[in-house]
Amino acid sequence: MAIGKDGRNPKKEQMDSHLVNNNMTNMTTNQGVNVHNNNNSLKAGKRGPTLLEDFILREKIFHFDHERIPERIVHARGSGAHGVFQVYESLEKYTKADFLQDPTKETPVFVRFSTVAGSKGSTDMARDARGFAVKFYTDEGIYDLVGNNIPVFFIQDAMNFPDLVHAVKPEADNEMPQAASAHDTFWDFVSLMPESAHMIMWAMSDRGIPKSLRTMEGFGVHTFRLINKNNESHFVKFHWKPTLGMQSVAWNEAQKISGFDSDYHRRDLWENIEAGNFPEWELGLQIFTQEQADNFSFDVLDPTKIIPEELVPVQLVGKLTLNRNPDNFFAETEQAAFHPGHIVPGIEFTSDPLLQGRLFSYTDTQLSRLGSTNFHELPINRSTAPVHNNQRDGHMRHDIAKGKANYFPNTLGGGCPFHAMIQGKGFDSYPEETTESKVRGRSDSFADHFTQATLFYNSQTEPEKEHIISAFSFELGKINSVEIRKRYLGILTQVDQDLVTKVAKNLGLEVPSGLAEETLFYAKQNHADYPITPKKPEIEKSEALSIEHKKVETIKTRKIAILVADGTCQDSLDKITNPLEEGGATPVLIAPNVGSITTKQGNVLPIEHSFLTESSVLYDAMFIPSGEKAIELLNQEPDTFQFINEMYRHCKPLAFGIGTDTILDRTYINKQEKDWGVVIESKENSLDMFLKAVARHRNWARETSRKVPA
Ligand code: HDD
Repeated sequence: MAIGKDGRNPKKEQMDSHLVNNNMTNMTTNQGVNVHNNNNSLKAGKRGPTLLEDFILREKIFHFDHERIPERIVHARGSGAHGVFQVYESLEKYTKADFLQDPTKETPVFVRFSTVAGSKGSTDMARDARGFAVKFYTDEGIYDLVGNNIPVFFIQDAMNFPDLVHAVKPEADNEMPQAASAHDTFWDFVSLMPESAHMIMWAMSDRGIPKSLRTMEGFGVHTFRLINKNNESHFVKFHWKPTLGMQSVAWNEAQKISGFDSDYHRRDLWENIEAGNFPEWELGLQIFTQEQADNFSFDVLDPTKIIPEELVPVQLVGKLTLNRNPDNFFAETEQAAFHPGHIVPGIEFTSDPLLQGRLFSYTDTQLSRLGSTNFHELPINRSTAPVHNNQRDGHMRHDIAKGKANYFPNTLGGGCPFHAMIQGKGFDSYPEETTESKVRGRSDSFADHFTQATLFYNSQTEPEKEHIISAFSFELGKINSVEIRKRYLGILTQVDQDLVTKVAKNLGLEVPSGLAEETLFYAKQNHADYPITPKKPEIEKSEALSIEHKKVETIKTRKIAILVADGTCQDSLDKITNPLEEGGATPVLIAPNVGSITTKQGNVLPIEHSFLTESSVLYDAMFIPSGEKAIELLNQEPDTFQFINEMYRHCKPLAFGIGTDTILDRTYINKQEKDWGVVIESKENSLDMFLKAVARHRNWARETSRKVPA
């Protein structure tokens, strides 16, 4: 059933059987009746009233009126793609999950990425966590790994989820702001919920503004269990590591991208898959025992905690490749229904109270979204493993169940469908012991809210720390209530002294002495002795938490703007664009207007992009080739300087061909300053320097050494 050696993909075949192709067909009604005039309604005379009997008009308008379904209550804005997953070596030592056994087997997958807070049409570039939901169509049924690009969560118990979401969504009275956490209700809530401090650090870091969906990590967040054939359990944390490494953008850039292309992430994913640059992630596992878990300074059931990679290394066990765009956004991406409760034998839950609450929420929400308990029959959600049971009927049932016996046990249906256990197969829950009394409360092992927030901050490079300080200053600066600002500074006093001092300064406030009374009041409702003395952490710093430390230097799939005009020198252009293309980057010509340019050598080059349609924020680097006339023309364009200065401000690589000094001298760039990201063509090795700079990408030092307006 998984993708065979013959290349057959059972999920694709299943979906293809639902494809509708209108090529060379007549138009019909939904009842299959041919329509000969789709422009005019049926009237009593050409200027007379429309007739109610016009079933063609009625059907068309009726269907249109109901085209929309409710958007997801969270993660409404999303983009999806099909692909495959393949394990490197059998994981039978840890799990009996069939799709993790055979390295020659490819399992079809569908992945949906999302922002959390914004509506369906909101910008991709909001500061937010990103959803990373993977549906594996395994031979043993559907397995969904419904994670985020941040390995921890805001809250510890599902009981708080509706409150968290109400607080972060646009405010209740005026429905503002859209897709943004920088408003009073969000910071009011998190300032009273110190357990959110760790996740807030991640969200305020560069992880909250990924460059693309292809360059972010993914995490299953909770601790899960792997169960092997002997019914032995190991704990596991799931990771997705992008093979291109992590990349993010600058906040000023993110805000501008939202204006220039609010579909920035969606477009990037789509275009790269169309171009054959298939996004890839390696599946990483942190596998550990009960004994290890018992000895950590934190509780592995607490979803606000990571397990530092220094304590349990991440083993890379397989690869996910996205290689096909959906045929239809609504049918596939919008109707995809994920659920952390969709598991297969060999993978199980733990008692993480956030996970336990999720197990109810996801099937339930599909009812209001997709309208029927039969959502599993939609092509994108259908299992490729056969489905047989006595669940019947309901809205929009597609399957036609044969026979009389729709109950179990039965003899009239020959006892079918059988219990899979009789055949030694089937899902059997791991017999975890539960002996404690019922209690509506929280374990004190969940009460250390700040040690890992501090660990995260300590693990960042200096520029990354500066970005966090700016993000807090922006978000808290946008809210109206000074009380809430002060209360949040109280939380930051527990994370890092330098951080709180700098944020307080930016807000024009004093650093408070500690947590605010209101914060303590609510925290004490969960932990009477709050704040507790935390256990000594195992480590003070973890390089894996910093994007800069873990970045992969590559020019693959980078987009380079080449500023050209009539008279651009073809040789100078080719000298840069050819090696860029050979390295897997995409050079894009941008001129004062679209149409074409004629190079110095007389070649006519088509131009699809102009300063009017493009912006520097949509590119990773830029180059201006030589050519006297072109330089003169570009010098007359104010947008040339906006483009260069903005590129420079966002710390990206810039290269200048011979003779471009008249342009360079009018920018904020100082030619005398040492900057590996500014390459002026003069030396033999200029090309190599530029390629290297594109691979290294951001020279964040500019943010402190040479601040420029743009
Ligand atoms: Fe959730 C959607 C990830 C906590 C309730 N969640 C949703 C999606 C992702 C996550 C990626 C989008 C799936 C898609 O693309 O369709 N959610 C998480 C993670 C969490 C988390 C990583 C914490 C570790 N979620 C969480 C809690 C609850 C929910 C605690 C409720 C108790 N989540 C939902 C939901 C959604 C959802 C309301 C909205 C749409 C959907 O389920 O299908 O049920």
